[in-house]
Amino acid sequence: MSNKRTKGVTVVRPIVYGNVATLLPQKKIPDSDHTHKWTVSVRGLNNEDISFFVKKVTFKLHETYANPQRVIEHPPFELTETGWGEFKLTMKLQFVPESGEKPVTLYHNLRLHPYEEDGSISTANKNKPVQSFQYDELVFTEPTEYLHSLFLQHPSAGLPPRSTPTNPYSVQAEVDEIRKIEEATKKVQEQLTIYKNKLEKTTKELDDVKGELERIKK
Ligand code: SLL
Repeated sequence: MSNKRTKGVTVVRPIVYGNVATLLPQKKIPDSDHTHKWTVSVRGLNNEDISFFVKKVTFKLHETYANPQRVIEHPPFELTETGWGEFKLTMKLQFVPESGEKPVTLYHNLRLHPYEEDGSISTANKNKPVQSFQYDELVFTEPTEYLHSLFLQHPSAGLPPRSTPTNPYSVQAEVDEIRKIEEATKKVQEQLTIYKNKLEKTTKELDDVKGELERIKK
């Protein structure tokens, strides 16, 4: 199998990444200010295997952690820790060396607290596990023949038509999301038109007053 690129071929692989977090029972860790236990992970959609093309994942934690670079070389590509605060972490995906692909870095805001819609921390739900996950797609443009044949040997089911309780990501969810964005864009456009008209009217009024003032001065 060669390192030649497959002209005109694009392979898309769905992934899901993010974290779960639970509140630690108080005094669980003596002499520690840690309040939460969390697990951050990168997986295939519906737990499809990604280890045939992902060689390792490096999670880079906040510098308050000892050895903040954590390398996970086997699936599941996940890391469990305890801590007291939220921070932005990076996950560097390195692909099997024969693939000739450069690493890909993903960003995730580690979430420990349940938030209300207005951004305040919800006290009512504070004992419930918190989840914060994101769907994304890795796109391989003109992969090597080697990588292409790996993908052919491990087909992905792709996005299912509809969401289920265990998998919120689907073609339907994508369509709904696009519609929401379109509706929001339309609303913003409408507001913009209203404000533009108001501005025009006020500018005209201002000009009238200025004209009046000039007349009185003369
Ligand atoms: C904050 N900007 O101030 C954030 C930083 C860092 C969280 C949060 C360390 C645990 C340990 C830990 O939880 N760091 O020391 O082992 O909220």
